[in-house]
Amino acid sequence: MQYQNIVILTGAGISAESGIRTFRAADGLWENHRIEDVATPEAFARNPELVHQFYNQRREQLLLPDIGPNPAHLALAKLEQNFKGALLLVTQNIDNLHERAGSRNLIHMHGELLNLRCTTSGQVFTHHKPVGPDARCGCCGQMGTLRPDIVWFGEMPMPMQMELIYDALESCDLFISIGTSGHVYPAAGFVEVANRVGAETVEINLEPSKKQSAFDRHIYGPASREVPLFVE
Ligand code: BJW
Repeated sequence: MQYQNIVILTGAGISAESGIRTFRAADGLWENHRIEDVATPEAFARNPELVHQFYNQRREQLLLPDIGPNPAHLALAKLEQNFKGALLLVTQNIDNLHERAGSRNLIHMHGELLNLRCTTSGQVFTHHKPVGPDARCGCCGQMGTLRPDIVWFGEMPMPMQMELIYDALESCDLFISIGTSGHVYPAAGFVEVANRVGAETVEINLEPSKKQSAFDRHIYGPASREVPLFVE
């Protein structure tokens, strides 16, 4: 590869062929749930049981033995291992399929499904079991302080992570966006930062995203086929 600094952004589409549902497809997660009921801090304040249930189900699904990384996740991990320059992988996904494929320089900008956070202390715990509003927190011993460690609508992604992401974007010469519809900010704005610094920008998706016109190159097809072809 002729590039020195690569930033890759992934979204739900990269995990679709691993059996994890995307959000905005006809059979997607937002089809059965209203965003306002499950993915906002207000929803959690109003009905923590429902929000916990939503994430419990997804946690349980992620831990099923037949769910695992697909050839797209594996190809990105292999690229990171073989690439001589700097490569940052930024995922909007809360699953752990990139790390299970072997990716290491990875930022989960919307949080992680297998983490809970204490709303009193801010401490983060890895947690695999179902949890409810009556769960007792391991750090403060209180009931009802644990929440999924997820960035919901109206919440700020971690400032330290955002700093790392923008630093990498500002010095990248290749930006690749994979399997994201481009509806959700700030991730949807990354391509503009990459364009501003003169990087080549490539979209790999099943169909044109909302940000299609901002990219130099477009590759449309399933990620498990197109990503290995592009990076190998
Ligand atoms: C395939 C495929 C295959 C299928 N192969 N491809 C600027 C302008 C306007 C609004 C805003 C703005 N800045 C902020 C906002 C508000 C808001 C926002 O963006 N709203 C929009 C809807 C307009 N953003 C926020 O609130 C963010 N916070 C923020 O900006 O903080 C700053 C701030 C806060 C407060 C005060 C002041 C400043 C936070 C956003 C958090 C998003 N969280 C979610 C849910 C939590 C995670 C979870 O439960 O899993 O994250 S929303 C949901 O959307 C999830 C995803 O990560 C995210 C993106 O979805 P993604 O990945 O793109 O999935 P899909 O389903 O949309 O698309 C999949 C694509 O794959 C499709 O295109 C398919 O075609 C394709 N595909 N199969 C290849 N096999």
